[in-house]
Amino acid sequence: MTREKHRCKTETPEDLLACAVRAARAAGDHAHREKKRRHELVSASAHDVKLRLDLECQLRAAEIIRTTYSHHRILGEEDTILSTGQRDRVSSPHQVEWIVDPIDGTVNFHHGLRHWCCSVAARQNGETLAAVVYAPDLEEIYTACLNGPALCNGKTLAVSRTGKLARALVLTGLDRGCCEAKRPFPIFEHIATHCRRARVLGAAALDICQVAAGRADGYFEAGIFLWDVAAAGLILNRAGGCTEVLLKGRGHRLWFLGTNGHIHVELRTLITRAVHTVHQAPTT
Ligand code: LIP
Repeated sequence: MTREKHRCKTETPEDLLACAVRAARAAGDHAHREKKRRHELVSASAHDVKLRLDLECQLRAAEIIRTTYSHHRILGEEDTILSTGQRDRVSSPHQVEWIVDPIDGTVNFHHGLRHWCCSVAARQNGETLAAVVYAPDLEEIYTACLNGPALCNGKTLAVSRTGKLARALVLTGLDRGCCEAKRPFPIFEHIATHCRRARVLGAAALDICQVAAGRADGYFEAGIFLWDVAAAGLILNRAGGCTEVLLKGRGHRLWFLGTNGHIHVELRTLITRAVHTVHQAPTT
């Protein structure tokens, strides 16, 4: 069957979303069922862990995707460990590609915190067409597809109306892997000083969905990865928010800003000023 026939039969955003939901649920439900095994390590570093369940969940998501779309490429957080065979797949620029983070918030999951999720996105020509963020421990599944609503458990999402950074709750990260930080939290410090509250919750995809749900007003993280934000970025956009990649690094690493739209320029300006200040700061 030619790709065009594939396209007209099975690759509408709605069809891709249905597959993404099955894939996210397969991965997330496996992690949830097996969480008694959350201490089984593949590797550990000073600030991160890689779990056997990370690998198992990515394989489950990939199996669902491959069964439905055998010719699509898959980019997953665990590709470097899993021999996903991506290199043998012919990548055409217009081909749909799947972006999978099997367990986002792995350290949270490893310690038994409920703030973790599985993220699955389908993209074509760099545009996300369908997105799912599934948080089994919270019993929440966030979904969106191109030109459709952002939903949580089937209910429509809308961003907050907070108009000033000084009144905003901003979710962020630890600034690791950014601007050769000379001391911890160089950007966090600026954000925390200028907004009502800054929080580090540790699962980017779920954090961005909180902005989409109007429970937070902005999210920024430096040194995050494409698989952390690909799905949640579409969900936030479809909820009326604004998303922006401020910087692209090597190996799918990037700096991501997502807001309710009302505080976007103010928060972006603050971050830009913070990075400039950090670069000017004397080496301690
Ligand atoms: C995590 C992100 C989180 C970030 C962590 C880590 P993982 O992704 O969701 O926002 O602060 O450093 O990158 O590794 O759990 O999929």
